[in-house]
Amino acid sequence: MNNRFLLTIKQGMICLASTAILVSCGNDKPKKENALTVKTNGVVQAELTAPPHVPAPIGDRSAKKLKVDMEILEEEGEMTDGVKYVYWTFGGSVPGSFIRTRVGDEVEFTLKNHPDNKLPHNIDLHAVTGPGGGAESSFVAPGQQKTFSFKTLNPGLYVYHCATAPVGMHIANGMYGLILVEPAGGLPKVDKEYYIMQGDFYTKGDYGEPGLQPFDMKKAVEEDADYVVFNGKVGALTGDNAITAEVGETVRLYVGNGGPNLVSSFHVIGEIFDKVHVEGGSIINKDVQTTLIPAGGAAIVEFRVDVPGTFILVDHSIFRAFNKGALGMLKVAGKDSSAIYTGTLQEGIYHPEGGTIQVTPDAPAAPEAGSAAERIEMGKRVYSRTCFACHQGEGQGIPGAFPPLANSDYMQADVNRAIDVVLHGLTGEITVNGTVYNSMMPGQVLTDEQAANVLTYIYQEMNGSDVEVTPAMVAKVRASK
Ligand code: HEC
Ligand SMILES: [Cu+2]
Repeated sequence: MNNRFLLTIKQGMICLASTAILVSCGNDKPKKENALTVKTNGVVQAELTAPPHVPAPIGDRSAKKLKVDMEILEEEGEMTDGVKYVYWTFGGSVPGSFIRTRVGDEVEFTLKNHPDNKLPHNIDLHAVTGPGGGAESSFVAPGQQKTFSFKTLNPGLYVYHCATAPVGMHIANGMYGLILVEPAGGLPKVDKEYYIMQGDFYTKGDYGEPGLQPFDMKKAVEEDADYVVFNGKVGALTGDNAITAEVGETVRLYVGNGGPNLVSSFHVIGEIFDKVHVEGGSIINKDVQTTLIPAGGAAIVEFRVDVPGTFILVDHSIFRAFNKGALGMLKVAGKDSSAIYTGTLQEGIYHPEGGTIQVTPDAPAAPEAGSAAERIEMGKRVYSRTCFACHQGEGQGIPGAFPPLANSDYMQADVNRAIDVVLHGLTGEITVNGTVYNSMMPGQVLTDEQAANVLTYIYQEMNGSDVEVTPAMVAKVRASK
């Protein structure tokens, strides 16, 4: 090795070593050196896919120059029924388009920022060895495009994301996705492959509050997520959107976590991961129940489906699954196998429950009203604890801020609507006794009994009406939402 220079690249730094000058660059990276010596032949255009789909496997194709063309789109979408959100996307979906490449490819990445967009963006790919993971070469204004190139040195499943300030906000609005770098020769063949990515969202209104919901920076900083979802919205992988497989097939899930804040405890109810590529890298763990996926990280999980049924994908931080949206479904069709599982099946287990905060009645159970008079008496107490602060002592309200409940034509016109207001809150313009109010009432955390009592009190004592609201009426309205 006399007078011969060795060139190795480590994290974008070039280290020179010879027998004369001894400069240590730390661990040798034989894999990377191999990747560096891989010659590319030919040029191909990358196939990009929207979730839950992934491009065709690389198989044994040789390393090539791989052209990736991705366009950033800022567009309104639906977070859940009735709730709109303006997503910022790589390629029109959340998570962004899936990129599939192999070790030794030379990726020529062109990032376009659609002319109708309002903000500049860029991209940091964790698969890149280079400054900012590409972010420093890809900052692009609306209507512009930028091209940069990198060689894929390490196999694995990597996150990419926008890194334009405020970085957290760009990620929180959906600017993340996955890039897979397959080893030479490709990953082993499986029957089904899917692309799933978790993300947490922060909105002005709480979970389910209707309308176009702006991003809430304060909640984001406090890590107080309203929505935690797979593939950008509640229900992206449930019902008709469920992913599917047949009994006997092998399934591989490429699972990422865009964050921006929360770590995912990824689990499939009723399945065991035969293999997990831990953190998306080269270590394979076996027989795993739940795998931890860091924000800005990924994992590849594989399992064979042996029995039919609906298998629920969750973040096992379980309130996120049932109350904030982190719930998906894998529907497996095929023949039962009594050697593996027998039992009668009941519908309705493991369904989403929504974001309404539910109170568990204190033990011993709260007393129930025996007569209308008792209901009014108990309702008065609820009123003075809960409604008084805004609607005032006699239900007269405050002009311009809180509508009256006393002699309210709005309340008298529709009992079920009034129940709904108490349970779920109210926003937007309403008219009460000829005066327009355009404010916001938060949903009240009350039991059916408490809501029935307070409304009966208001109807009978403040509106001269004989309406008695019963807990059953409240339960019915609650169930209809
Ligand atoms: C934090 C303040 C606040 C509290 C507490 C509150 N409300 Fe409201 N309420 C409002 C506001 C503001 C509106 C009007 C919303 C709008 O204009 O969109 C409203 C509207 C209403 C309406 C429909 C309009 C009307 O006058 O008939 C009803 C009914 C109502 N509230 C009942 C209740 C009851 C019952 C409680 C207690 C269990 C309660 N509210 C607690 C602020 C509040
Ligand atoms: Cu951005």
